Amino acid sequence: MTNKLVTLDDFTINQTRQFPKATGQLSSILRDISLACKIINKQVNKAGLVDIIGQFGATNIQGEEQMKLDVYADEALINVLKRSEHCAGIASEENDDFVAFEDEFSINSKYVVLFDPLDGSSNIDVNAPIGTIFSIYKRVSELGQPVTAEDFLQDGTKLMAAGYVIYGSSTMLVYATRLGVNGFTLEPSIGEFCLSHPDMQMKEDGNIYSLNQGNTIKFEEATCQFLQYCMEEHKEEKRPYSHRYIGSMVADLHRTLIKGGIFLYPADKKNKNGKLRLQYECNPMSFIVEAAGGMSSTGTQRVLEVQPTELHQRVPIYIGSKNMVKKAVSFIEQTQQA
Ligand code: FBP
Repeated sequence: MTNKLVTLDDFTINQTRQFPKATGQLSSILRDISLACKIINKQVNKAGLVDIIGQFGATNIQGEEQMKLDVYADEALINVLKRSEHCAGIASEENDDFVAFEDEFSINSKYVVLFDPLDGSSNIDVNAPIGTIFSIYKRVSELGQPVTAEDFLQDGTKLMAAGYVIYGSSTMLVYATRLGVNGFTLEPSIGEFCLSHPDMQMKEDGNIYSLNQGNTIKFEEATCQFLQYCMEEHKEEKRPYSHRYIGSMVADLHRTLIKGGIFLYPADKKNKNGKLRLQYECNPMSFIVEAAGGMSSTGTQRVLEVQPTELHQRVPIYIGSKNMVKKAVSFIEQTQQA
């Protein structure tokens, strides 16, 4: 009895049928993003053999050294989405400003796409899991006109869909809409993402905490207290928790989504807004985790309700199993009341 493979196309076409008014534009953008990620995956898999490892020799608007794979992934996504006819424009973590597509088809399409083309850049050269993060908004500017900054500065509650691709031991695409979160594994022999993790749900509790503990000296009091809480003995509550940190947000969140736990990149004495980008990393990941029943906070508010003011702004993030995030936030509330 062959177990029928459900491809990403089958799945999205099926979902579209649940909405009589749906035009299929959203599914086709997802199809295009998955194509671009297959192109990126091909280079990632043979990174040691082709000239794709190391620095590109330029810095991005965040002041970070761009890696060759950052630039390759960025161009792959832009080229595929430019040809997609259903995408009116993009904003990328690697580009200073958004890009409006002004050909006759794109200028009339309803959606814009934001992406972190290659997340976990510090792990590229050491063969550790890296990823691509994407999110899709319905534009607010007028169809038939070039997109504007407003289309890319919408808060996360307006997201239509978000997802990531992890280039790890296998290559997976995890995709969320308001209907839920589903995971697809790339079947290399047919070159298709196939449904492998249907209807992903997050545990309310976990026993893994994940942050760069090397920053402890810079942490605020509340973070230090939560860290102490995670590391102290408490049999009933299965503490101390285990510490896991891969250093690629996609990989650390993928583990958190599947096993439960909490990932945090808090504000600290040096970086008042933490490190991770609201529009390219925190909003898409928060949309996915919330759709799977988890929680995501800046420490003082729901990440998805933060009103973006700049394309590349950063926010602190506490994300994962609901009860663990609530616990971390409670330490912040206590220190603020003290
Ligand atoms: P980019 O690689 O896209 O710049 O992402 C930032 C990131 O690499 C995240 O993936 C990861 O969670 C974090 O930075 C690691 O930061 P640090 O090295 O300070 O722990």
